[in-house]
Amino acid sequence: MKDWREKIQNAQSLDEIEKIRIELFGKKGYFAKEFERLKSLPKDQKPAVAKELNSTKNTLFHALRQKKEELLTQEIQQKLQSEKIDVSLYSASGYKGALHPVQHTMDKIIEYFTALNYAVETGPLVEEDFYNFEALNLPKHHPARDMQDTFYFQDGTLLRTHTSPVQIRTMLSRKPPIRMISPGAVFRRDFDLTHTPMFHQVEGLVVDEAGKVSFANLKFILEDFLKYMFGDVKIRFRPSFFPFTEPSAEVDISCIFCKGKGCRVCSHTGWLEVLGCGMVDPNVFYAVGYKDVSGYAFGLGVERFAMLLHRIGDLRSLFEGDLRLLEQFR
Ligand code: 2NM
Repeated sequence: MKDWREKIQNAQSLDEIEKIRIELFGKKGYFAKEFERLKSLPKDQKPAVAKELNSTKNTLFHALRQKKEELLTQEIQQKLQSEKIDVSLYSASGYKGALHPVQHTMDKIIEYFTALNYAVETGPLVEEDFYNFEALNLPKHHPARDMQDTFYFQDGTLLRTHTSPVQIRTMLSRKPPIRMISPGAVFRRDFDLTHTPMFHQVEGLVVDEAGKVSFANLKFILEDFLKYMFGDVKIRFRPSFFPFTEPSAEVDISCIFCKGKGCRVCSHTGWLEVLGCGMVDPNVFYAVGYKDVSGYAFGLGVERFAMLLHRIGDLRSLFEGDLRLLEQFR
């Protein structure tokens, strides 16, 4: 018994413990033999020897279990020590990711407007006719609603063709003053050199009491924004038309490639079109139940901004997922 205890105490490994366990408690082990021997003892000696044997068995069983736990803890501690990872260690082989230029551009646009307290709003990609068209002064037979331009589902819902439905939803759920942008993906049935069926927009909307928001305010903000995005460029507003704004304008910057001298990118005009904007049409306010307000709105395509900012010549390279593009933006 004392020998066994020492043997258990001196065990150095879990393997050794397992060996001892078999030696003691195995089918042909020490206790199996001792209990076998018990059978041949005289009847009157049996109870005392059996009692002694059971008590020893118990003691050794617990000693073994305790030692096993001890060694197990020791082993885990050793493992933790030897496998310790220095997370601050420099790795020469580590692969570094990069933001996609479209995401990077979107972030920069959002950064400008959130600094001016514009809220960032989002909405569903699958929209209803009312939010995507009707409320935006795009009546039933307007060409923009054509099957040619819009992805329709069988139940009459559609993939939003712009983020303007987010403005409608925001106006329906809140009272003026409103100052917001809506960044996100939009969808149009268009696929050629300069169009993809999915692209990204950021649109903006500011609404306050009638007379408090002017075209001059809109012009100031967009000029400031475009200088923030493109640096020292000239900016011009051209009259245009959108169903949801009146008056409407398109905004050009002087060509960042030729500094306005005329080149292939700007079709030798010296100007690049980058934005659409205008004063929100009264019909839009009527559709959302706003009275005695005025507001401006604007919209831009993020891919176009990304291409200009990063000098990317081919729109498709933004959608191919070729890592050689991203590697240039690490
Ligand atoms: C543009 C150009 C002009 C626009 C209008 C609205 C709304 F919902 F407030 F009426 N949201 N966005 C807007 C106006 C968008 O994108 C070229």
